Amino acid sequence: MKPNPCIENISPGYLFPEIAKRRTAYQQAHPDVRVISLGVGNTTEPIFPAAAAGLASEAKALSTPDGYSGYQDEGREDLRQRISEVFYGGKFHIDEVFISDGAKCDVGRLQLLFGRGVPVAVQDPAYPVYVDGSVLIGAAGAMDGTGYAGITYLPCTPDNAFFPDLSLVQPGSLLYICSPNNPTGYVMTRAQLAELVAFANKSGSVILFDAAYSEFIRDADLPKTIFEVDGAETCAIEINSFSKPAGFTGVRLGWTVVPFGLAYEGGGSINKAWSRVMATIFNGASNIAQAGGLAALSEAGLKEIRALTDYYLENARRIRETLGARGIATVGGDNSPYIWAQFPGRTSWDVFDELLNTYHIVTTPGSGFGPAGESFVRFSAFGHHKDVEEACARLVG
Ligand code: PL4
Repeated sequence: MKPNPCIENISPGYLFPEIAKRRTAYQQAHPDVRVISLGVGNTTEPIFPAAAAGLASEAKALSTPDGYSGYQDEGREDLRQRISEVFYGGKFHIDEVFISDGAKCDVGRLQLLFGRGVPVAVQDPAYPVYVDGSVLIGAAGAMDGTGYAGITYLPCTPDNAFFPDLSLVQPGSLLYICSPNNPTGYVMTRAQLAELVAFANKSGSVILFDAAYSEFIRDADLPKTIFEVDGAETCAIEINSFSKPAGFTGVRLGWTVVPFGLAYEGGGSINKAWSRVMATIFNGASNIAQAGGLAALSEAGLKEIRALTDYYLENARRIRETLGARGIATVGGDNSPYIWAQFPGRTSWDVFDELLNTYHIVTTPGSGFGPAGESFVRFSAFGHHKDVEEACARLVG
């Protein structure tokens, strides 16, 4: 049996396990040191009561004849309806809202809609699955210099105020956009989203909009969804998740909006195609997770989402303030849980090693998110307050 050539094209090490490996090696060599992780964006705080009660009562109901349920392939209708109401002012029909086991899983599956022939453009730096998933489906080839062949990297750096140069994007592209951005923490303005939407509609491109951090936006002028912009329903798919706002990273629940108005060249419905893909290779999100998600979107649950995201935003503020006091330039951390710190003239891994060896703090090297991430390091605000306080004290001390 020969391997799928796409497997041979993908670089063998995935960023986050590589960081975990280095952390473990360091800890083994220095067993007396308490390492603090501001690396992977993994939630640390317990699930709040309303959402937890939703999970628990469904788990209990499953052991009763009346409460038992089996496959729920397409997702609960009440959950899809509630997502439409809470996040989109009710404008999407439940058949435009697809429940999933998380945003990352949907990003991987969505690429099946367009196959290997589609030109792919990504913000650089970017969450790795956009690029790695494109390699796995064959839309991109092997590493070629600092990036994968066939991917159009769109640098988003301080030089262009983190907004990509759309003239680099080929017509008919699949365009990955993430806002609030992982890793830079930058949030696009309404005018910038309008520019993206106008570009995509004109060039026959589709935007895959990852809004996994939308609940961290506090500035009322910043858009929480691409569907706040007119025209997005004919050029955008939006992915979102309960992972970060509700602490569901381990519970696993997300959703994707594929509007009825989105069509392939020639008019075929992308919504229908997605429905077919999901029915074929996905068997539905856990019914326990869905009950928890519904509870998280109750009035009490929404207050909990606010409190939980506030908690991590306070960490972000402390990290930003501490780095600023040390004269390190940063962006993000005000409407997002990530702080993107620049270390001119140094490599990201060099800074990562210094932070680990000197301050015993794990971060994420910016170069792991793409070539334009070189010389940056990402600090994640997902952590207990006391750990973040200690990390900040070490950094100033
Ligand atoms: C570590 C922009 C984190 N093992 O939990 P999901 O699948 O609903 O959402 C994942 C996700 C989707 N979209 C964006 C994200 O940043 C994430 C999570 N990213 C990070 O530190 O960058 C967790 C990464 C995890 C992984 O590989 O995804």
